[in-house]
Amino acid sequence: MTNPSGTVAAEPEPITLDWSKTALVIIDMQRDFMEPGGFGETLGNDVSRLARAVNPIASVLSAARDAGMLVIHTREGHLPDLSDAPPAKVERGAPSLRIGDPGPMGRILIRGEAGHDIIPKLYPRRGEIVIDKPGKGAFYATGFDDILRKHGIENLLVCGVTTEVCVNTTVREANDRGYRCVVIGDGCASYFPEFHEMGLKMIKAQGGIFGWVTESAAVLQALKPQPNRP
Ligand code: C5J
Repeated sequence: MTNPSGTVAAEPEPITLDWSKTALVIIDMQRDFMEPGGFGETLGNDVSRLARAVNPIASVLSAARDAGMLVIHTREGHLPDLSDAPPAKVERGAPSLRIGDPGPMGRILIRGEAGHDIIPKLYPRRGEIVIDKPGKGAFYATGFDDILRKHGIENLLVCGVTTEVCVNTTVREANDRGYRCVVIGDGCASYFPEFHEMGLKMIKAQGGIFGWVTESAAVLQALKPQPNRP
C-alpha cells in the first residue's frame, strides 16, 4: 500500500482508517436487483433507480484494488432446492414471479442462475471473496465474520444495494460485532429515493449510531498516495 492509513471526510465526523485493517464490501450488485426481469422488478420496482450507484462503486473498487485493499462482494440468493429459503420469504407479497420461479435471467434469486450473478461492470476479479447469503444481512448464515477476523479487518467501507435493506441490515449486524462501518452514500441506491436518504441518515444520526456516511470522492481522496514527508 502506498500510504498505510487515510482520513476519510465523513459524517458525523472524519474517520482515520488503517487500510490494512479495512475491507471494501460491495453488497448485492446483482443482475437480479439491477436489471429488468430480475427479483427487484418482480416486486414491482423501477430497477433503473439503482444505476446511479454503479459508477461511484466502480471508481472506489478500482482505487481499492490499486491500494491492495481486501475486496468482498456479496450476493443474496438461495440454493436451487430452496432449502435455505424460508417459506415466510418465498410466499410473501404478490410478486409477478416468486423466488425460484423461472424468469428471463433464469430462476429468480437462485444461486448459479444468470440473474444471481454480479453485473459485468463490477464483476469480481479472480481471488476476490464472494459471500453468498440467504438473508438480507451478510453475517446471517455465512462465513463473513470468520473471513473478516482471519484477515484482521476492523473497518468496513460499505456500498451496494439497496440502501435501506441489505446495506442497512449488514451495517447493523457489523456494528454489533464491533466493526467500524463507513457507508459510501453515492455508492448505495434504493428503489425508493426517500428510503435511500433516510437509510443513510439513520446510520450517521446520534453521533453515528451505526457508523459513518461518506461519498466516493472522499474515499478516493483519502486513498490517494500522500507526497513523501521529509
Ligand atoms: C432486497 C437487497 N432489497 N439486496 N435485497 O431485497 O437489498
